Amino acid sequence: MNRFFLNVVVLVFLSTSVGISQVKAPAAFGPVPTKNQMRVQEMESYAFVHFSLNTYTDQSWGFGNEDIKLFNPEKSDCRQWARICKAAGMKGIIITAKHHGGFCLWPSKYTEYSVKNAPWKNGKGDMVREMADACKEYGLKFGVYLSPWDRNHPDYGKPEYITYFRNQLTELLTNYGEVFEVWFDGANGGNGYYGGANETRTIDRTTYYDWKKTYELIHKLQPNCMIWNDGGDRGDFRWVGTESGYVGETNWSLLNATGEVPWNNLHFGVENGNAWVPAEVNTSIRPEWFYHPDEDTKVKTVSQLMDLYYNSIGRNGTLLLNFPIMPNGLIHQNDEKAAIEFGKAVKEAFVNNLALKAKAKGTNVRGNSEKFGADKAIDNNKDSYWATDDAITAASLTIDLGKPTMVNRFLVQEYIRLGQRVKSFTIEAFVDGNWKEITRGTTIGYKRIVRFPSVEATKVRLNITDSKSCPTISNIGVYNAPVFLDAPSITRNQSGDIIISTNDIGPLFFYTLDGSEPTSHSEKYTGPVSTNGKPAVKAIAYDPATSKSSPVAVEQFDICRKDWRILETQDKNAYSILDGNTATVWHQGKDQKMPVDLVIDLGKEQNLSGFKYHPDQGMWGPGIITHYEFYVSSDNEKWKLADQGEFSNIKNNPLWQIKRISPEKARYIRLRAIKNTENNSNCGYAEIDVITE
Ligand code: FUL
Repeated sequence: MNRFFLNVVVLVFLSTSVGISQVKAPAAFGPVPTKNQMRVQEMESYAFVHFSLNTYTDQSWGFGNEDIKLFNPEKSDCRQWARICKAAGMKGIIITAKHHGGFCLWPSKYTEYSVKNAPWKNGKGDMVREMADACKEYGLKFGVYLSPWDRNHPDYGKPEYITYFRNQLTELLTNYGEVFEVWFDGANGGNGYYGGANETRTIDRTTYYDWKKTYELIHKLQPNCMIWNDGGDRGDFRWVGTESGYVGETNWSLLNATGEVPWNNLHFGVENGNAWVPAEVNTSIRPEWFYHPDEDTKVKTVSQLMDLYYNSIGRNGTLLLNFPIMPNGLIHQNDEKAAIEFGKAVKEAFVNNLALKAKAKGTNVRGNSEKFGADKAIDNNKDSYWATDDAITAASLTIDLGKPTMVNRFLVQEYIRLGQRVKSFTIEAFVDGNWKEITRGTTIGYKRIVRFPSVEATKVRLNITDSKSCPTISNIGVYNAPVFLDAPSITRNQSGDIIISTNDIGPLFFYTLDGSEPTSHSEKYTGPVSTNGKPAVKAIAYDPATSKSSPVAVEQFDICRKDWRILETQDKNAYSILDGNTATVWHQGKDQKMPVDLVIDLGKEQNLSGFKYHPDQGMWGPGIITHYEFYVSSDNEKWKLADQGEFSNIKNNPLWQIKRISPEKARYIRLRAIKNTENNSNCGYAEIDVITE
């Protein structure tokens, strides 16, 4: 090489590398996560275990006077808990060291109400220690739940209790190794045993605990520990306003540092909040937190758990999933099975990121620099990211898959170390030579996963349509996740529209209305199907990627409820008992005495031969009717008793109750509640229907 040429090469090389280094990274925009918040966000999912004396009394909350002698989990094995949580993909476990009842799972120096006085291991046991050791063995982080409310302690409500509380916290944060999260529940004050006082004690949750000092203590003892607190001062993560397992689709990891936090802000975050407080979605693998034998059949299915995954981790939250421990000290086999299948399903869904083999192109690249190129979103490196020039707040990134490829999931992550920015986006697929919008969303944050029905695309495009500042995207994943082919649920709303759905989004649905067997050549479901009369609907879920179908779901509907009117109430919410959705409920009767009547005008005379009642399946005060009378009338004046009796076993099995009557012509029906499961007059209804000739 001659000298001149060499100089040119050196010059070009120098100027390019200077060019790269000269393009500055975007400045942080708004609040950003701390190192601790970042670490826990990246853990994504971790577990709770709920275990205490109320495990033995079948309660949700202990009163504080439960007998210590009950605590004897003869098979207890924290290693079993750790093994199951690990298989479920959890990265840590938070144990209820002390729940509201005040019983301590470790031999605290400061109270007699602990394992040290229990028959378990002759008072020599320490469940917190065993949990910490098992976590270590299984490579899991270890955390503690310490209830601020203590219904056993005589001093609860007085300043002395705060010293007791901090002493206990000190024990837990000093003697058990590293603690990744400490969890302070918001339930505070109320009635309790309180050392025998048996009274109600109220506290001012904004001042009583003096959280500031407690936080200082935590930071001193465990500088890497995250604080969760929904009872007082802002913690490092926030509650999402529900224990049902989902956070808002719009989810800003921001709140305001001071002031009350209304429900909306818990659920959706605050777009322009001045503090970084991300969402932690806490829910249980069963309806309740503690073990209750009658919930053995109510463990979430794997498709429900996957739905939970998409509604928490897939919406910029972490997932805190609870496992109740049985009186013998183990996790029930049904929960174990579901948890292990869940772990496998998550792995299978995200094992093959099709974007890693694709080419990425952005409509704008910051300073045209390679350092911020679109390929940085698909380089499997969470520290690099695609960024645009500062002035850009809308931009697109195209993933070229090279050939028609089945896809049904799109995963995207912002480089949140520089703040959460994206306000809205759409996803498009290039199908048969045309761009087609397949879904849209709002915030992204640490991670957003969108699901859509399987589509065969050669390219997929992320369009950021609005952003607070230039977008920074650190990772994109495109997947063709196995879809769950559960038999779909078929419901019909009051207008007569048929709605077909499953827990998953990905399968297509095909249906018939004439009783014939549905196949992938039957009518394709594209949205609610308007019907009248008494249709027999059959439907399948179908996965075009594998050509597999679900079992056939069958639903025979009776007359359309379009013209029905609920009488004797002005409450518009009452119509949720006719909307076909058993998750929406209506209650009445709380302020009166039994009997409580539900009166419905069917719009015109019908040939009745029965009725159906679906109770509220909720956990708290569902007001399930157990004994009833059923009346019919043609004029809403003269009523005839058509049936009476009980809904047997309805408490343990709160499903559709179907009652036949001798045929009656009538326009009005009256369901009279005589008794409920709570021995009060609260009557809850999820759905009401009739059977006609
Ligand atoms: C709730 C508590 O009252 C429950 O018992 C449970 O511990 C749950 C995680 O938090 O609010």
